[in-house]
Amino acid sequence: MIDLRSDTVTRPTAEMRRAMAEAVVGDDVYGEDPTINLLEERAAALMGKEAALLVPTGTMGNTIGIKVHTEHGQEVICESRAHILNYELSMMAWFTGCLARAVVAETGILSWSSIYEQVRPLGPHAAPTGLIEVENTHNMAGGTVYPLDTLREICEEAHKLGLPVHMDGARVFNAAAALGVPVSTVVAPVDTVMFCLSKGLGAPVGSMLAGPKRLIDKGRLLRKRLGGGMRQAGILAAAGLIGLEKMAGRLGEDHENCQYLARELAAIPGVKVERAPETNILFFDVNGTGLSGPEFSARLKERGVLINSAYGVGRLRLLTHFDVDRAACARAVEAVRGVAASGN
Ligand code: TLP
Repeated sequence: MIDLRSDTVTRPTAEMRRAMAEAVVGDDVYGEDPTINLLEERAAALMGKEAALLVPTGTMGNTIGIKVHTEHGQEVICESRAHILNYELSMMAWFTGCLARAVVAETGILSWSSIYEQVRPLGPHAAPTGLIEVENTHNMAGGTVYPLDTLREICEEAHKLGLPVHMDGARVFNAAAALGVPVSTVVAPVDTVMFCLSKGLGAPVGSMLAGPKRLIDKGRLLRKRLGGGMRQAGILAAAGLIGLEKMAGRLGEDHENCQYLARELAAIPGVKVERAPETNILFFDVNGTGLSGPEFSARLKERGVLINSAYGVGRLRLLTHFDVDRAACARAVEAVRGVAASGN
């Protein structure tokens, strides 16, 4: 099977499995797991932040990231297709007691002017804004990347109003690769950033929340409260360390494969590519083939290719990653061509 459903499907490399088997571990709730401590130090250094915290998932990292900045009854400004709003089972509302104030941006990339219109001061009717959230890369807009200037302006203006900024940087290393800058440059203006080890970086489990020490210390208690105190999880951190050292540097290859797929799919009758990919995510529309999205997806599966379809009528999403090389991408193109022809 050629699995293009997500970069979450990546399996740990042989090197990761070896490192996991050999990892030195301890009880992390006592702060005694040397491999986790090392991962947290490395992650903080890479992000250029004071401290970092290993959490089991991106969802938990975002939840804690939002909670450390906010109080119940505040609003969090985010883009309308943000993961925190649409794909985290209302975790933000449930745990942090905050309401999402969604701003529509076609490319998923917010501007300060669009955010500013939605900032609310405390008053007799409105809930005050507590936080701005940005998603970089933006998943549901097709892996789009915040230009550095746009992000800097958002953060500078938000800070002038006393508002913090949290980045859902599940794929922030993809953003850095696309911009050709160190990841610390991308995240420099935001207060906290969550990034995933378990997507393009290939680790089996884990995400990191990085930011000021005072907030990360608070986050450590919230992680325990959420049931995320993981004991000898150094075996997971060992894979994460290799993800940071070895995998972040190769993401450009995934981006090139995604551009290749976009070019090839765009030439198939009935298939419409939504936008040229900046990173490793591509949305395409199959309405012109006479097949529904789920039908298209099911027929692809019969041909050995997995691509998800649950993102709007006739809309499919694929992600490239290190388990799918160029030859496999070429086979996926042939499968899409075959299915598209079977519909007309
Ligand atoms: N994204 C998954 C699905 O949940 C949609 C995927 O296949 O893309 N932020 C962003 C931007 C994400 O894309 C994801 C996962 C998360 C947060 C949550 O990470 P996990 O799954 O580790 O909780």
